[in-house]
Amino acid sequence: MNKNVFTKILSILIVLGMLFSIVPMTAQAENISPQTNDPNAPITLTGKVLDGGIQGGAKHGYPLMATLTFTSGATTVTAKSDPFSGDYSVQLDNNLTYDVTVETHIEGYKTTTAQLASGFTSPQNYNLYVNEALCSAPGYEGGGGGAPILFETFDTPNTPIGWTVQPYETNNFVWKFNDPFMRGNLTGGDGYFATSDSWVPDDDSINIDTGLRTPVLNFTGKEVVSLKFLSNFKQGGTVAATIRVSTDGGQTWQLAYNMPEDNDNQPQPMNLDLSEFLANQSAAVIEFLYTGRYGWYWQIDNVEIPDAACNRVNGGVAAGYVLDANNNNVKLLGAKVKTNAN
Ligand SMILES: [Ca+2]
Repeated sequence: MNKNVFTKILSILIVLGMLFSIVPMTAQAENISPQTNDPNAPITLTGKVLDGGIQGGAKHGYPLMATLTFTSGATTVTAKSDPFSGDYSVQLDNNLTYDVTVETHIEGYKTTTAQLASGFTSPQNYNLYVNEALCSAPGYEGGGGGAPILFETFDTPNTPIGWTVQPYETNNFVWKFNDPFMRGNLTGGDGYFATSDSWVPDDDSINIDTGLRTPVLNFTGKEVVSLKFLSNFKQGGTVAATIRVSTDGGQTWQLAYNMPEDNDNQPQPMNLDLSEFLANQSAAVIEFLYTGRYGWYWQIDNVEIPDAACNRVNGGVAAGYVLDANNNNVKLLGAKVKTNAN
């Protein structure tokens, strides 16, 4: 087929597809379940969803595309905000009180929750704040070039200085650093790594219970604490891999995170926000705890606690259209736009 003819047919197909499938980019509301309350007294609630940046700190303040969910009893109503203006519009009954959640699929933002008490008026604006510990939202960067608080690459086949291995069972199945089963580094990291391996041939009677502890860490003055590491947790048997934290130098512990299993054997880069446990704690310890019987292994490498100051930087979230190159009046849906950042 002649290329020009093909291009024209393709354009016509796209136009026809657009005619049947296009949805307005303006805000829309959708009733998930019918409202059962006074249908004669609804109000049109409008407002904007905006970038709130670092809560109590710097922000860009630009509009954000987000999903707003209003729940009152069994009634749930949703709306989407416009990516260009942040505007949303939704029909609600202001005799009711609604729980509101506002979330965006844009990387690095926390979900905002609020309550809309009965008698509310329009407009209502909502801010979305960046997760400071992750500091991965467009337009924000963490670290500020400062050295990480902790960075461990397990480059020797021995316990790193300041770290400790806890044998909670009286057997030799504890954290090792010399790749005892010669599996190689499956974390995505290089060289040696830390591993606890429960592969015990034909013997499911051996209980494994071992912790790998960081040095005691001082987070005084740190409002946010995040833990990054490379991981490969192949789960089997009764084995569990968890992150525990202590705020008294290792005397008492609480569970912070359960590792998801990774039986596809793919490296799992982890980035956990531990601020709720460890912010401003002066005697913090983090433990990688491996327990259970007759499973596979957990490998970790490149354990990092960045100096997580999160700052506003140039750049940020952008919105625009992708147009048909043959007809600039045609906007294309579902196109993927990539930048150097994402
Ligand atoms: Ca390594």
